[in-house]
Amino acid sequence: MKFLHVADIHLGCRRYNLEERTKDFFRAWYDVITSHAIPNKIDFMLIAGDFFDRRNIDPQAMNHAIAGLEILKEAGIPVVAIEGNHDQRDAISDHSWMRSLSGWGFIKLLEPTRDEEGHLALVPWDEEERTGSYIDIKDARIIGSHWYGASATAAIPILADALRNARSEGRFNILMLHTDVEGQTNRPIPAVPVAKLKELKELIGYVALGHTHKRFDLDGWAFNPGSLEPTSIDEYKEERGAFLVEVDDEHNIKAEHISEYVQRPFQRLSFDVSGAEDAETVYSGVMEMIEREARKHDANDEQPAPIIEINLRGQLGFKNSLLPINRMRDEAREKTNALHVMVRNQSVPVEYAVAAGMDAQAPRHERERRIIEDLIARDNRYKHRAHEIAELVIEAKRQALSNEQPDKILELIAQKIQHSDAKEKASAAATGNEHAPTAAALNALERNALTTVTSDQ
Ligand SMILES: [Mn+2]
Repeated sequence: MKFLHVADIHLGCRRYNLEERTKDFFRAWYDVITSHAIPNKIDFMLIAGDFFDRRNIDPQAMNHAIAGLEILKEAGIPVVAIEGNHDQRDAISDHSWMRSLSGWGFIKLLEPTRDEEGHLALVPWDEEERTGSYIDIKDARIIGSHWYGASATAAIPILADALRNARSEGRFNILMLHTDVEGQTNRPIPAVPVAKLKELKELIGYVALGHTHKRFDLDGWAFNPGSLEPTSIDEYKEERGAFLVEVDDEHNIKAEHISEYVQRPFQRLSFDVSGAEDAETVYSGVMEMIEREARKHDANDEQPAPIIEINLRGQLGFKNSLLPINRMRDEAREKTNALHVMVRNQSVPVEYAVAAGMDAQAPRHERERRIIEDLIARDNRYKHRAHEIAELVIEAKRQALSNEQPDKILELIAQKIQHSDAKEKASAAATGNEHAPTAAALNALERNALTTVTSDQ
């Protein structure tokens, strides 16, 4: 007996506002069917939850589902599924797309039910009604369960009781379960402890898990194949795919993990902005990194074009609005032919203490000068002449307060800046620094400083 176990196909998943990305989920699903399910002549296929990315799918997602299911149907391969947390039926409705697919004969959706006293009950599949909780195919009895969320741990003993009646002594019992398992999740959520899950070991021969988007197995008994595609870039490094499982007459399991199908390549690059003088330095640094490390896509390549994420990390010594995020993204895309490039600024502004260590008894004018100077020094572009510019700001403020003509104040600022600029240029030429700030940029800085000082009067 041979079957293919998949989970978390997430058809209809939308990311980055990219049509191509939504199609990736379809391509993976379709390729797993045509490259593995059909050639391996499997007896049935298991989908352990999250076939769809959401309960209310769009028509395209349904087309994607049917395109694959039709091939399986024509090949006479039954598809057995359970709901996951993403495509779970609405509590107030009896209808769901998963139930419709089951009703139309494309899948067999296994659902536990309740007896007259309200207890969990597992009932056999009714081919006429196209409902039921377990089904026999070949040598297997396949039993479905619900998504129990945070109450999964409490649900296990109840499920175990129901399984005692529903399981078949002579058959190979398979339980389909969509759940988090302790030790396999990075999120701080309640998950089923491994020991708790193992209480089912005497009852079940193979647990077909779903939910966690990475491959793992417990003792060669409970298997989680991982999502076919990552639904978030945080999952891109995880191993994922499908399990091709063979069970012999003695009920020995041989599970082979399959990941050879079309998958979108991802790459995550990181650039440290700490110590960068200005936006241009960051820009050229990022571009050098792209040249050196980024995965470049060739149009003749059989592999799909990658999605690249560039993370800016470290401490930023200037305003983050100066970072040319869009320019870096567009250039990186051009250089690599990536499907998509994301630039995320995760750097933090450098924290300079203002007037740190200043004597609290210092006179007001001294404290004022120190504060202005420290604020100016936060900006890498001006920190070498913070003292000089602070003087200018204070003088401009003094003139403003004594009702000097605005033109005169501007004249003073222009004069001082020209003087200061000329000095800066001369020293830049001497040191080879080509990124001397412009008079216009300085002007803007002074205007800001002036507002800061005068507004709290
Ligand atoms: Mn999922």
